[in-house]
Amino acid sequence: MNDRAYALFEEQQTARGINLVEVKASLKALRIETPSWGYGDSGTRFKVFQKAGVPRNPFEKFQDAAEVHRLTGLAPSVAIHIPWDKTEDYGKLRSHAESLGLSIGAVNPNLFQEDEYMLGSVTNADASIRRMAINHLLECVDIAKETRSRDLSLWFADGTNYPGQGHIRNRKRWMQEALEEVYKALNADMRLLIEYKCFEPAFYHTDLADWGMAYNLAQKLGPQAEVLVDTGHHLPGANIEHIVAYLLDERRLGGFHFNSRKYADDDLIAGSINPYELFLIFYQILSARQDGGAEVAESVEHIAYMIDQSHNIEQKIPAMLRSVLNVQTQYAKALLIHLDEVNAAAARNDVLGAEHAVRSAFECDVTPLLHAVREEQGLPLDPMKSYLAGSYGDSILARGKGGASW
Ligand code: AOS
Ligand code: ZN
Ligand code: ZN
Ligand code: ZN
Repeated sequence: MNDRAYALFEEQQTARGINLVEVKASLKALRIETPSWGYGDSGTRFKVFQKAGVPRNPFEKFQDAAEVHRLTGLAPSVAIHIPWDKTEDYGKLRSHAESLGLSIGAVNPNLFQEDEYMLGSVTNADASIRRMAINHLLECVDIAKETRSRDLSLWFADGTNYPGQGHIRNRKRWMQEALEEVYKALNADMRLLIEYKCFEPAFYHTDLADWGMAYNLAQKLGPQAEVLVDTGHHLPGANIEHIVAYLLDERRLGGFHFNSRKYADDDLIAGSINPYELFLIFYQILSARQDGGAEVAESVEHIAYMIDQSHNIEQKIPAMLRSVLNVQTQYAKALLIHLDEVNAAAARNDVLGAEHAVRSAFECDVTPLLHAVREEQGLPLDPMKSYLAGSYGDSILARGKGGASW
């Protein structure tokens, strides 16, 4: 490590009034869940490129995820997707994960791939299809119990393409009825995370189109239902950090799907397009942790930070490394915001002073800090470099092409 760079960094941050002992402790506690589907081939509506070395089954996905965690110390859990990660014995998958130092994270039901779901799953006008969808959700609750997963992560493709195609209010009620049944099946320590998305695959209306609908549903279901914010799921110009602050204050922010977007739900590497947005999201979280009261601070501890990306042209493992490292970098920068200074400036209506207090943290180079933290944790200082220099990437080529599809 470059000790001089860290000494200078420490001097600068101390002068800004930042307690680096606390900053380092927060950084070491950061956990980011990676998605099993991010290790496999995915694509666009135009093409799925088959990459060599892609995992052929959920067990191999966990091996790749373990490599990401080994190099970064950031990613100890992996979200699974049913049926993409369907296996005979989930206990076996769990022991496999544990033997690699991982745990199984959120269970993601899939209600968009069967032909029956073309016109909706839990909001389909056909009661037998709604039943089929609810049964799948209940199956996923059972799987979550077996995998010891805390969260069932729900995203519905349900919606319509044309006015009149569906009865919007009936569909709203069917959604609620379905989730009420699923909610009842949860253990007391489990959560339902409800994800919303403004459009796609449906292009006229989506049954859970925005955070307000997801929030309302969570409110009706009960305290174990919370909202999941996917950063790619908003209309252009939406202020995501405002949504985050609002949900936090209501103690209904369950977690995130991090990814970057330029246009729509692009699912690009987190932090690659608008890192400032990610930084501002963390600013709201840290602010709520500091002065939101004990209950809000407690709910901050339960936020699930998850990656949800589609790696179409990238090598999967480096893409995942880049993603978790980008999240870590923006979190580190947000930890350098002197919150008391921001709040004092806001209280005296010093607009530019407050904005400066936020932005000045973003402009700090956190490389010396991250190197120091990694050194203290016994991790490679530059995980990406270490991966590229290592042999894991070559060793998986023996798997060949055409691994597990998503
Ligand atoms: C879809 O747009 C949502 O982001 C889902 O969370 C997720 O991408 C999907 O469940 C993975 O298949
Ligand atoms: Zn998502
Ligand atoms: Zn999405
Ligand atoms: Zn997305």
